[in-house]
Amino acid sequence: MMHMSMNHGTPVDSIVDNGDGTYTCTVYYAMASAMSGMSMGYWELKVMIGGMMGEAAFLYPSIMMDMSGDDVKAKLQGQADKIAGMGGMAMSRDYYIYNDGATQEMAGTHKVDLFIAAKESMMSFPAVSVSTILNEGDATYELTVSTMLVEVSTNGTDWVSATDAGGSHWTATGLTGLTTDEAGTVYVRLTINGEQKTTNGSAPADDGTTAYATITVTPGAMSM
Ligand SMILES: [Cu+2]
Repeated sequence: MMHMSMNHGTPVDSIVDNGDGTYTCTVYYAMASAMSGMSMGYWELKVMIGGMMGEAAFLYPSIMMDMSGDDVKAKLQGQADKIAGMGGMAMSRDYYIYNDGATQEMAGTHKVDLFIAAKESMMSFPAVSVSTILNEGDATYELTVSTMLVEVSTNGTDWVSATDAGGSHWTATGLTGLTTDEAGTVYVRLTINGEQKTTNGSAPADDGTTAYATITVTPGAMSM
């Protein structure tokens, strides 16, 4: 949870029990602790053992802004797909598409890795994949994800369907148009249950420009 003017949570990857008393979990931060030297608030990571009546440890990591020039994430919004907003008004559901890195492939093409989470409320941003139930039990806003299509492009015209790599991780392979060690633009479209998510929560614009998120990535060299 981030403590700030309005407290909020953030997406997390699935937690892996390493079997030796340690656990591994990636936190996909919604924001940095400080921006341009000004404190935005502070992050609290709570580790619990033995349930609610057990013990808890609190960590307060200071999260730096990403200075690489690449985008950490991009956002798309649902159209009819909504959640409860302020004062009970319906608002578009946000989907966060995190940049998990781009890498050169054997053939000289590139692959892009993404992690995708959805907003249920200010405190809940679960990872999303097929069979995820969002806002479970909420009579108005429950959404079962029965189909999910993630498409990636480097020119906004030619699209590659990303592969579900499990746990809300998606990989688009064979991308042309990116250069290793140079910043490039990747476009991402997201369609859930047949509804395309857009930059403004309205129906996609005729020219298609509101139908994709834009992420700046700098591909790394092929890993050996
Ligand atoms: Cu915050």
